Amino acid sequence: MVAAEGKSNAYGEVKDAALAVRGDRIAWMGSAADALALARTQDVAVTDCGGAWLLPGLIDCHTHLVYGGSRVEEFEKRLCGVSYEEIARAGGGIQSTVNATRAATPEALLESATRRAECLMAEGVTTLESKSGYGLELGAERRLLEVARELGRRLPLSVRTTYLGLHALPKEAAAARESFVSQVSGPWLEVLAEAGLIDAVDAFCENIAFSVAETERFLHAARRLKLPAHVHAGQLSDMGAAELAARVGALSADHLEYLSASGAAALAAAGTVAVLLPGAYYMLRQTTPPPVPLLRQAGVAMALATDCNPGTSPCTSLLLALNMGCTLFGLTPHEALAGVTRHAARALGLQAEIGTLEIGKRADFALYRIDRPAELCYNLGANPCTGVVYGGVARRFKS
Ligand code: DI6
Ligand code: FE
Repeated sequence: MVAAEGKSNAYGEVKDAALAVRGDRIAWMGSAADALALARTQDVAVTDCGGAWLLPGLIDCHTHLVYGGSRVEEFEKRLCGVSYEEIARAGGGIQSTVNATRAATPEALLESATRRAECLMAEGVTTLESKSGYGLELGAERRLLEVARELGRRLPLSVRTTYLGLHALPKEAAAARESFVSQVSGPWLEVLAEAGLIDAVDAFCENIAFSVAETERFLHAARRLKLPAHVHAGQLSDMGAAELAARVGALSADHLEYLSASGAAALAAAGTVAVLLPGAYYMLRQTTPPPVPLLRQAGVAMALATDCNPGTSPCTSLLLALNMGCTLFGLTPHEALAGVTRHAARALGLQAEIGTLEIGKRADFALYRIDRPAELCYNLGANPCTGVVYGGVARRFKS
């Protein structure tokens, strides 16, 4: 069975279907019987998927995959009642990962990021986005982006890099905020873009991080270089970051626990995707979920991602994010699955290339031994993925 989006039934499934691949592209889709008849007259290799569900390769459109160290001690503190904001204001939090990341070798960063990527890939992820943001100085940010690029070269995985220039104010810049934002938005951005290391930019627009004005300055600088933007918006408070994301035409606004009706309307009008990150919500034990009914009503496309990062979402399972999107945020399984396929592709600006099964798109598939798609959202901890095809090449296959 092939689950192709866009057909009349809820999940767009096509029973007893077949797909043909030429090079790294989907070349043909039709019935299994027609495919077998064709195969008898032409020299093509045939693979029997054994009745598995075939979905577009999953897309994790928001991760901070490359970093050094661990934040398990902070986790223990938080369980004893210290808040995320208190830890951040006391110089822990992101800053502690920055220290560990700056001290790590590129080899160590690549090794730990590879382990995390492999967990995601084992579940059927074929594309992920990887943000910098734990270097916060030019050399260390460059290293994170280079490691992310290297990950994409070494693994059967498409990696999109994002320069998260404004993540936190590093301790050495505590008294020089303005000049830090100037450097990030000026020479650092230009050097990293010139080196071909950046597919998009991002900023943490939040009361413990950067203001709307600072974020806007950075995003405008990126726009002059024709780089698309993501914005960490409304995770802990509503500062109008969603409106800003819409104003600058960002690809996505991410988190959105705190979002007004006018923010949702602005996202819808701009076509900006809302990326929901239930792993962070869960780990921070937040109690205000993103206003999914509002987003739905406004017609905002919703994506779902792991937000894999050491502080707020040490999550390397996109299937778990699917479950949390449903149980914690009230998404339907259908919405959740669209959130890790077609809407995640849009959040990365890759909707012409991946995210659905259509002729001409890249042949990235994941196969699952399940009876119906909602099982991918229902199971906690099981991994029913039996195969992954990336760019037309079967990477792992159990028939
Ligand atoms: N929001 C998050 O949840 C992560 N970054 C961000 O901007 C957390 C980063 C961390 O705590 O290390
Ligand atoms: Fe994040």
